[in-house]
Amino acid sequence: MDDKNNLNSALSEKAGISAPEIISATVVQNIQKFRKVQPSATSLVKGILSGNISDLSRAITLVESTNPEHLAKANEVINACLFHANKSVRIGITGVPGVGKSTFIESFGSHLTSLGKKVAVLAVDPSSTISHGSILGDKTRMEELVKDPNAYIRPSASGDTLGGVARKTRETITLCEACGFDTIIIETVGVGQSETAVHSMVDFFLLLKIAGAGDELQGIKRGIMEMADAIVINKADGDNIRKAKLAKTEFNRALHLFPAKKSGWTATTATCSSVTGDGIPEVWETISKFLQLTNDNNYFNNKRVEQNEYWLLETINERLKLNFYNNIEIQALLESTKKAVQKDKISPFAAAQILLEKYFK
Ligand SMILES: Nc1nc2c(ncn2[C@@H]2O[C@H](COP(=O)(O)OP(=O)(O)OP(=O)(O)O)[C@@H](O)[C@H]2O)c(=O)[nH]1
Ligand SMILES: [Mg+2]
Repeated sequence: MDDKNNLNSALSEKAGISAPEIISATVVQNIQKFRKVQPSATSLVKGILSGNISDLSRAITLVESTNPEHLAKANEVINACLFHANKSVRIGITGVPGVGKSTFIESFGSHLTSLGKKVAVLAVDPSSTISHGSILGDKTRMEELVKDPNAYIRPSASGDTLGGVARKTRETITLCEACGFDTIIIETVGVGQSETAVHSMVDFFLLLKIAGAGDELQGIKRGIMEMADAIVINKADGDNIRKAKLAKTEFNRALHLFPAKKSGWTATTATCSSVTGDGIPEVWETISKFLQLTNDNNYFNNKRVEQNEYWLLETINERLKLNFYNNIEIQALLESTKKAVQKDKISPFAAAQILLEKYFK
């Protein structure tokens, strides 16, 4: 049709601009095709087992997805990787915000890669789901490690619940191990329940502390100290060295009050500086001694078996809970039931019973 005749029609279109000839149509098509192709589970497994980091990252993204199709594929990949995992040491690191966990991991991780180890750094940080804050911070704190070809850093997965975040990290460990990483470091913030979750997925648990103003033992959750295989006082540099040594003595005294560990290992105390590197090699020496002892007395393997059982039950609990609260019928009933309980019209136990019966019907 002639453009001039058509000018007044509401349906008229202005002539578009055609793509410059320099852009080849085949290239465009190829790029579009490439974007759409998702690697199969088999090709991901093959890539991971041959140490391909892009495939590792892709598989972790599947683990972190909420899409049921992705999860099914993730499970397939994890199952295939499982047999190749387990030949590693998993180290948990906790401590209050600002104690220097990320800086410590940068220094400690670099020491490990200098010993020829392949290090994966993961995080369990439920708060990052909201703030996404620590991700950027960590990448800048771990400047050296980020560039190190023998290190892989993956920020905390996001999720609605700690259980969900922890499960994803736990599965990520398997993938990293299958990809050839022999030392897995898991950082977590020393607040809330995340330490317990991390403790149940690692072999060695390290509590990072800093020297305070003489009140070292205040404000420390007893449970966390009891879980620790080592307490390391960080920032032992400059004027702080003397205070750090004093804190070490105090923690040592406090640790003696705890009952003996099932592992046969006595928790140790040490000082280090993540900035100068003083005391960092010694932390690895301590962990090596722990590994020697727990391999000899078989605690290492027994604990991993126990942890597998724990994660089986934990995952079932998590899924059941999610399923229950996502159930539309339950959601509709829950609000009115809450009100009834608030007004003492029904006891919480009887109300729970009714909801559960409804759900399981
Ligand atoms: N002097 C000194 N400063 C340190 C040392 N380790 C860490 N810092 C400093 O302490 C601050 C906090 O360090 P981070 O490594 O971010 O601490 P973090 O525990 O990872 O903190 P969150 O991720 O917020 O929980 C930074 O300014 C570091 O430079 C150390 O050994 N000596
Ligand atoms: Mg940090």
